[in-house]
Amino acid sequence: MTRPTRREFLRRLTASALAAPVVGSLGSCTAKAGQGGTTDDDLGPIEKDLSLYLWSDYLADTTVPEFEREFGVRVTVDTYESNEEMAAKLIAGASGYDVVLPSSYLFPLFHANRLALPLNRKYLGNWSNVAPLFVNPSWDPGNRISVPWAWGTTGIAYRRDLVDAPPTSWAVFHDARYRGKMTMLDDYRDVIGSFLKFRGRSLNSVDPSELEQAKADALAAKPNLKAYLSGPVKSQLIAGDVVIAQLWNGDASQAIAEQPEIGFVVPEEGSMIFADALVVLANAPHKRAAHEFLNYILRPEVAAAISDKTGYGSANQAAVPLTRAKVPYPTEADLARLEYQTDLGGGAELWDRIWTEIKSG
Ligand code: SPD
Repeated sequence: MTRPTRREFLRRLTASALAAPVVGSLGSCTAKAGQGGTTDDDLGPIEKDLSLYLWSDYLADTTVPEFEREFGVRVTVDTYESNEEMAAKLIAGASGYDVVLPSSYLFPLFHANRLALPLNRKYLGNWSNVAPLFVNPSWDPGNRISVPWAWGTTGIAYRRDLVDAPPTSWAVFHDARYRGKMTMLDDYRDVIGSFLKFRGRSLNSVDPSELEQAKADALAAKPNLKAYLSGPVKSQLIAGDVVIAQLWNGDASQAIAEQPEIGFVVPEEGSMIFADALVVLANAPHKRAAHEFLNYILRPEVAAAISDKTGYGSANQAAVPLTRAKVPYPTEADLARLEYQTDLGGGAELWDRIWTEIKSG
């Protein structure tokens, strides 16, 4: 299978998003989606295998082994470092995966490309544990195709013992004092989005002049960066080879668990909040096992173990009292400083061009 280039992927994405209608009405139990069946199909006996394709570092050590033992299912886990990496693989025709974990802004793409199977609630008896904040969200009205997993923010992780003062602004990436010891995420939504925020803009802007400014800010930061690096930056922060890193809060917490001198801050200009949710693919070979896995994740003790290990806020309300960290749900004041990433629509090509120019500049 030939993988499309990123540009080709985005071109196809835009074209298909324009051509394909969004998957049917939300209350319906019988709407067809892609190659999937109906939401009230009997899924038959549980299969012997399950294939998960998830963000890296997003599971507790016990999550998969205990599911395998209890349900007699062999689970394989493949991981990705960005939404775009996962989506490109699916759109290029990857088959064999049952469950993926996109962020909310990817849902229009999932709808337009009919990638998701409408969920059969008959198999999701633990559904009532979901926190109200994640019931009927705008990205998946009626929670028709997804089970919310976790939420988090993008901010700045730093080594308290190796910087002069805690960073407070995205401007820190322009500070030449830390040249060669800083990283930003290898994620175009987070990098360009943070420089839009730096200038007081929406992190979903598709305004060409605002994006030109964000590009200029990103290019000004680039000589100071060691790399664009996502989850794998944790080991470099722990070792002290990187002292300032744009990072997601949960991954920062994982690093803090190993190196208490690491701090994490959400910059004063504001930042992104994200929600990631489990989706069963329309062409999943193991639909019943996939539903059983989603229902297992909805158990409070399973969700609590994931939140404790990964440092992300759980979307499972019943899990929160069981967690050690008790990551509180965002308040109104928090939300005023945070913004959800949303689908860029026709602006995706411009963002992609700018990201290519930043990376090659
Ligand atoms: N290690 C898990 C990271 C999860 C990040 N998800 C969302 C990123 C949105 N930009």
